[in-house]
Amino acid sequence: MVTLLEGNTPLLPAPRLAEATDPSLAIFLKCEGFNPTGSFKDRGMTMAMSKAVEAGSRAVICASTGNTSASAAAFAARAGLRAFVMVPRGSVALGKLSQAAIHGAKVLVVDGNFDQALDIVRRIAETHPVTLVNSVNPFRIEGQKTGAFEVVDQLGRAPDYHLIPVGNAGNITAYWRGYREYHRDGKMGSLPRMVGFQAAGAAPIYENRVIEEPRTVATAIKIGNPASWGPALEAVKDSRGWVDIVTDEEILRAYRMLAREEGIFMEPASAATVAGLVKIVKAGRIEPGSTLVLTLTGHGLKDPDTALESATRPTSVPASLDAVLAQLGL
Ligand code: AN7
Repeated sequence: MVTLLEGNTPLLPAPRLAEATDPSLAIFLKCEGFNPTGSFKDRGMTMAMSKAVEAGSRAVICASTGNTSASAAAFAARAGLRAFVMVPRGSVALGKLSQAAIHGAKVLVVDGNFDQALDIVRRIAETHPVTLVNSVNPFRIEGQKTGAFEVVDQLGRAPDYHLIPVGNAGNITAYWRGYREYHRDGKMGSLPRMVGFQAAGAAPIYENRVIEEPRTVATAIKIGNPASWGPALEAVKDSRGWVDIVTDEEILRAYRMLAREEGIFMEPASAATVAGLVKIVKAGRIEPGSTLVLTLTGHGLKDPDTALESATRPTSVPASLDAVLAQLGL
């Protein structure tokens, strides 16, 4: 097994978020940014990489908005495999790119978007001796479903609603599979309603059409033609959930709010889930007294540029006591 001891992430209560939305709600954050490479991708990557090694593979390949490439690069290093990653130019957060690079992956920055890059790597993997580790690799979903197992173990029950960002739609597919399997095995009495959130400028499932040029500040979910489109639709339909959208403005507001009021720094794609919570509670779509789990998919340190652009700029001061005191206003 190729592992970095991923998983077992905290399920953190979010009382301030409940206060700000509906105090009758019990809100929990599944903090996937605390995985070894800083995102939920590690759950699937341990499986995909272990199976690649088992099959005698020597190299892996993926297209990525950043987190998959960071995780693939780290697990490939751990396994002693080569990693080739393709990322869209200008749309990958700095932290993710630096991870792929330092772990020794061959990083190709493509003049195009994620969907085009995924198409290219799929074709390469069909004809060349290299294992595709995007979530079209079924072992990825098998690993990622453990997120749902953990939520139920930690809560002692299933939540009433599970809120999750949707990009390539692998994770919502994986959580729903995990919940169904745990339910079938008698580990929980009820199933949650799955609610997925896309960025308004990158909402193919919500709009029911391929988005040729997706746009959003949440670069992780800047995807116009998700690979797991069908299974994601099944997840929301079977669970009596739905797919919704949030604007970049709503995403950034939620991003700052969670950092300042709950002490949790997550990346913008994860904040889409919090923005979505605010939206659907306000719209009266959540039954009062419900228990909700929100998957926070990636750590805020992945994207330091967006953090600095979204917060008050640091202030420069001379190294003098008076100058510092003048700034503090104590
Ligand atoms: C932080 O890394 O698609 O719907 O190539 O990094 O399962 O795709 C990342 C996706 C949410 C969406 N939050 O999950 C990639 C990639 C974060 C992410 C998603 C991603 P999926």
